Amino acid sequence: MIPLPAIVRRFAFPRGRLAIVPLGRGLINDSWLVTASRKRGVLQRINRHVFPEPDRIMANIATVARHLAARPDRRLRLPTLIAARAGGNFVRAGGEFWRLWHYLPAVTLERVDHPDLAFRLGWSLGHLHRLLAEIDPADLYDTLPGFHVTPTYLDAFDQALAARQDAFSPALERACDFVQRRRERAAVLERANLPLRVIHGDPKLDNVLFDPESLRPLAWVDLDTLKPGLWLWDIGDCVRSACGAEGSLDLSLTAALLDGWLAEAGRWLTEAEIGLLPEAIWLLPFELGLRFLTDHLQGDRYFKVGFRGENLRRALAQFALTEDIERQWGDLLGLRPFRRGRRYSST
Ligand code: GN1
Ligand code: MG
Repeated sequence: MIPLPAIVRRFAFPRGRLAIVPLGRGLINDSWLVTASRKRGVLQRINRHVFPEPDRIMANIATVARHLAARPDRRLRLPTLIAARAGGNFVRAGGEFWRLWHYLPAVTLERVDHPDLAFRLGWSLGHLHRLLAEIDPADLYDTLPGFHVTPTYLDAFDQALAARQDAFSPALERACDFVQRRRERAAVLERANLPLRVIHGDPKLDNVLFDPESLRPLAWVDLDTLKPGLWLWDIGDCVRSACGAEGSLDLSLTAALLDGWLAEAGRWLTEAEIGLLPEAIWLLPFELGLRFLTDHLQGDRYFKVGFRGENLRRALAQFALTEDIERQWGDLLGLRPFRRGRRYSST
C-alpha cells in the first residue's frame, strides 16, 4: 500500500511533517485525521466494494455544494474538499479512491440527553432537508441503488438463508425468526408511492458536528449517500440513532426531535408522509437489523467487524429497539407531533 503521507502530498495541503491518526467509527469507509503544522484535514479512503462508482458520489457532493454556496446559511455547514494538486477533488492511488476534507473544529455526541438538544437536532435535519428541497432529485445520481429499500434487503436475506449450510445458533434462529414474523410490514413505505426527494441518507447522531460550547448542530458530515430517496428514511434513522439508545425508544426525546424537524421541513411534507412517520420510526431500526443480520449470514462482507458474530450482535440490538417501539406503539401514536401533524402538511 502507498504510505498515507504520500497520498496526502497529492492534495493542496501544507507539505512538511504530518501526523496521521485513525478517526471515527464508520463501518464502511476508512478515515484519518491529518495534522500539519497549522492545518488539519480528514483523509478518507472510499470503500470500493460498497461504492463502485465513487466519481458519482463526488459529482453529487459537488452539485449540492454548488447549490449551498449560492445561498450561504449560517445555520448549516457541510464539509468542503481540499483540491488535488493534479486537479479535481480526489486522487486515485494504489487502486483506491482518496479524498481530503477541510477539518471542522467541532465535536460529535455519544448520546442525546435532553429534549432541547433533540429539538435542535431535528430542526437541523429539517433545515438541511429544506435546503436540499431546492435541488431536483433528478440532478443527482443514485449512487447506491436499493439503499433503504427494505424489500430488497429481504430478498438478499432470503438468498443468504437459502445458501447457508452451517447449523444455526439459538441467537441466530431468534434473529431470523424475528425478521420472518415482520416481512409484510417491511414494505410499508414502498407501497405508499411517496415523493422522491434529495436525502442525506445517513443522518445518524454520529454524523452531526456540534459546537462544543453551545451544543448547537453546526454541520452534517458523511455525504456519500446524498442522493434521491425518501425523507422518511432520514427522519427514521435520525430518531433511531438519537432517541433509541440501549434498545429502548425515549418518547420525550422523539417528540422533541420530531417537533424540531416538522418546524423546518413540515411545510414540504405531504399528508401521506406525515401519516407514515411512525412507520418510518419503526422501519429504520428493523431494516438496519436486517442488513446486519444478512451481512452476518453472508460472512461479513459489507460492514466492518472486529470479530465474527459482531454483525449478529448489532442486529439483535436493532431488533431489541424495534420490539420496544412495537411495545410503545400506542403511546408513540399519541405523541404531540403526530396529533398536530396534519397542520404542517402542504397538501
Ligand atoms: C453505515 O459507515 P457508516 O457507519 O457511516 C451504513 C449506514 C448504517 C450505519 C450503521 C452506506 O454507515 O446505512 O446506518 O453503517 N452506510 C452505508 O452504523 O451502508
Ligand atoms: Mg455513513
